[in-house]
Amino acid sequence: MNTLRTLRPLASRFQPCTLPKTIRQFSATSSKSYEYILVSEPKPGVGQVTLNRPKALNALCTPLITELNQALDEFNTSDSVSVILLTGSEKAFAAGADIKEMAPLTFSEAYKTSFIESWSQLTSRVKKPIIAAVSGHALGGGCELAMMADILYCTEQANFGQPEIKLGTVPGAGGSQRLTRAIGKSRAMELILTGKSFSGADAARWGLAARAFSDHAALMEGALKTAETIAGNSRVAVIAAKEVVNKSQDLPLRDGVEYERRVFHSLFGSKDQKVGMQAFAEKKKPEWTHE
Ligand code: DAK
Repeated sequence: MNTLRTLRPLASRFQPCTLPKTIRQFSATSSKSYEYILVSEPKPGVGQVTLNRPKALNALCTPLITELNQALDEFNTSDSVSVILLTGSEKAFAAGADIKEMAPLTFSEAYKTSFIESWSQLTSRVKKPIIAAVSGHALGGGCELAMMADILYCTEQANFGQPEIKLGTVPGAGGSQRLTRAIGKSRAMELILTGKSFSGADAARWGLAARAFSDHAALMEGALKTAETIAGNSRVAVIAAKEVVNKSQDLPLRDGVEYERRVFHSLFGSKDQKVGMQAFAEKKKPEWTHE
């Protein structure tokens, strides 16, 4: 039965996403297969997850989030991957959580089943850096997912926003917190209270995105280039760098600086610190062992 399902024609794969399915789509370079995402390793050291639910503009239904969690876990523990690239299509990074899935939910159902609580696992347990490459819509949960990444790249035309107010609710996956920290209270308040969108060019100007590119092709090229650069560094140092930068979001400055110093000291225990500093002294290229 599973074999027959796997052989369904491509067009019939993209069904409404209301129930978890066992049907999986194989990607060319992944050992695993998924229905709502594509997984590949486009460059050495780079793992890519592409949200792939085109008919619903990559709306983030529960099975998609489950698959995304699995793929991120797999890359996080993979020996061949140093950095993760998370993207969608040219038209949509993600148009938010699945409104049709959420519409009939009651408080008690959502509360008792911890509805989409697994969103909070998405990035918090991934030690390797995640680059979000955003083109098209990144609304609601889509904007929140992009903001969970460590580096956010987008196209100038990308359509960001937290429109939940227009659905009679508020951001639920960190939007009110991350957007406010990134662009300031007044701008965030205006956007969240009106539900108005903002462009990728705005996102870059306000510091939410590290860079905005002229089009989708330039975005993907730029994101891959940065991913390759990161993957060329010591994986131990890369993970430590992500950890210390992220601490700046949670700790007061003095505690954050102390935390950074502890991690800095601990890296004298890594082989790669010896490799890196010796290579500098010998004017050679470091050959990382990732130990
Ligand atoms: N959910 C379900 N389906 C969606 C969708 C969504 N968010 N966005 C789009 N679609 C579906 C449309 O229903 C349509 O399906 P069919 O009618 O063809 O079956 C298809 O995608 C194409 O959409 P449109 O026909 O609307 O396309 P347009 O180009 O005209 O418009 C649009 C594109 C992105 C402007 C529009 O689709 C739109 O406004 N979409 C909704 C955007 C939105 O409001 N997003 C926020 C959703 S609330 C939490 C975690 C997360 C969240 C909450 C809690 N916890 C961890 C507790 C997140 C909440 C949200 O994201």
